[in-house]
Amino acid sequence: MSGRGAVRVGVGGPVGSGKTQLVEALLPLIEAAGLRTAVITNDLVTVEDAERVRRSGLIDPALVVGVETGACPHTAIREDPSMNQAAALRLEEDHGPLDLLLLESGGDNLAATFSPELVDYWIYVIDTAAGDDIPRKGGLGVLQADLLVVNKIDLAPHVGADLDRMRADVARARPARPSLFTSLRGPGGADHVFEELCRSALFQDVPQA
Ligand SMILES: Nc1nc2c(ncn2[C@@H]2O[C@H](COP(=O)(O)OP(=O)(O)O)[C@@H](O)[C@H]2O)c(=O)[nH]1
Ligand SMILES: [Mg+2]
Repeated sequence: MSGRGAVRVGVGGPVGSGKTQLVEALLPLIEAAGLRTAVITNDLVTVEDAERVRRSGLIDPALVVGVETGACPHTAIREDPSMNQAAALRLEEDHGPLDLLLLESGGDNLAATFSPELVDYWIYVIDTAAGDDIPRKGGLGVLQADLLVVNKIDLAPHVGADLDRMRADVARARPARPSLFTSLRGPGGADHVFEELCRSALFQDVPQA
């Protein structure tokens, strides 16, 4: 997929797992690294996530686009990604050159995947509060994403999630693929995700701040 500009990174996962939080936590790291990025969000019938990111002050609001996907956000990122592709092209034409494009999927079930036509790399975000049996149950995101993020580890003790068991289940489900356990609301919560992104998707060393 080289030669078409920005590296496209998909961020998928169930509603509430921390996808927008991850995008917001990555933006300052991307900027500090001197990289230019834009954000596309996929909501059902609103552009709420896009508005949230625009208002965050973390990125030029013109570089954030919300795609209204109707009832099926996973269709828009998997079977018919044309709306997202058009949004990506428009962003690159109007604001390019960009190094990176972050595409957040809307509320998805555990089987949602990104089309390889749409993204170069995809991150799947789950969280401890949604149940510590999710990694064991598998699902395409858990099994196939380029990077699995298990978020909200700060909540694990409060919701009775067994992190050791989750780590063991993740290792079993993804023997050859990376995974990271995060607390994205805390300081530095996305540092390791950014490092992995640089290594795997951007093919460059992590710039030292
Ligand atoms: N305690 C805790 N809350 C988090 C964490 N990450 C996200 N949240 C909260 O979880 C909620 C859902 O996050 P959001 O990013 O909107 O989820 P999305 O639907 O996947 O985009 C928000 O209230 C976040 O502040 C975390 O690591 N720890
Ligand atoms: Mg969101």
